Amino acid sequence: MVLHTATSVVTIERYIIEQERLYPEATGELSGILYDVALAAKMIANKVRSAGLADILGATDDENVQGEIQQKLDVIANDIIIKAMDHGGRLCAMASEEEPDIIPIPERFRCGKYVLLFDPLDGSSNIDVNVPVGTIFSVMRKITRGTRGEMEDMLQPGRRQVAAGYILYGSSTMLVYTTGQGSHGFTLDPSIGEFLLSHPNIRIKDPARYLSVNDAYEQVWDENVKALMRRYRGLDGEQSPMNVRYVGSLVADFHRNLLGGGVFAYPANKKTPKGKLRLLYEANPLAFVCEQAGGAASNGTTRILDIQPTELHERTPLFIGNKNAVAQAEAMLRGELAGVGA
Ligand code: AFP
Repeated sequence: MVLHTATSVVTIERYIIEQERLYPEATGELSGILYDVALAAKMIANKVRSAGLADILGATDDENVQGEIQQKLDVIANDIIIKAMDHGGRLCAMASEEEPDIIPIPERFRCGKYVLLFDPLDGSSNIDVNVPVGTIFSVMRKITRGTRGEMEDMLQPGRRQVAAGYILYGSSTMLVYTTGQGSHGFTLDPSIGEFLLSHPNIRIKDPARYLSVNDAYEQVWDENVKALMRRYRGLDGEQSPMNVRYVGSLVADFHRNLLGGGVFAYPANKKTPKGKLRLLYEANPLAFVCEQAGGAASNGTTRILDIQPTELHERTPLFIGNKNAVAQAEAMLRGELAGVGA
């Protein structure tokens, strides 16, 4: 672990280099990927900031692979990431929440030993109303033998991630990432265009203060989920209530809970039995960051990072945040809380 005092000014580049030195066998390729992600983040932040001024607000006419209307900024962010990452010689393929299939590295560029999976602009239905949105990314090592990346390289359990993180385009732009040596946060200083270390070695605060969940689904939750929510809210008299905060932008909700202590829950329900969130682009990277900050993430029965994905756009229920709160969710799904105070 690299330690810094609160007064040292540390750019993300310097920090990445220092972290790389912790791995004598590192070739610098992973560091290069992280720089490129930070560069793409600055470009997206710039677009998000000027979204109200330029003619880029609102939906396009296309639907993406999830059957959702694509927002223009989604498309722009997707494009920015691909163009920032495809020619560095470090990746052998990419996958995006916005693209149906694997994104190959163009023939004219060299292929590297990593794959990048990303959600270019999460929470995009919030864009038109100026609510924070985010980018989420995950890096895995290639496991197949050929030069080009294949589906098998993408469908690895999240515990094999070598780096993951997110960028929150909020009142300031923040990038939080982990390479398995803690989770670290950087704030973009727009005057110099640099991400500066602002939150070294983030630890999720205990106890969980915030509960982020969309209550509109209560009628389609099963009884165990309802019992869990009553527990979280202190309605069964077993614990003090958590405050409810739900932005509807996963990165924003997750980030608040990471810094302030809390749990984000998107359980399965009768209408969406597999949940809504995507395992590879959302749950896995945030689970890696969360665990590295002392938290936990589960689909209700299994640790998120242990799930073996079977398809690129697989969805998963998600409980992520403080260890205790996530353990309660697992107990609920085992039926141990059923009927409590219901
Ligand atoms: P959009 O990208 O369509 O806005 O979806 C955002 C999201 O994937 C995630 O960021 C939110 O936490 C979650 O969906 C909100 O879903 P509900 O609207 O069903 O609560």
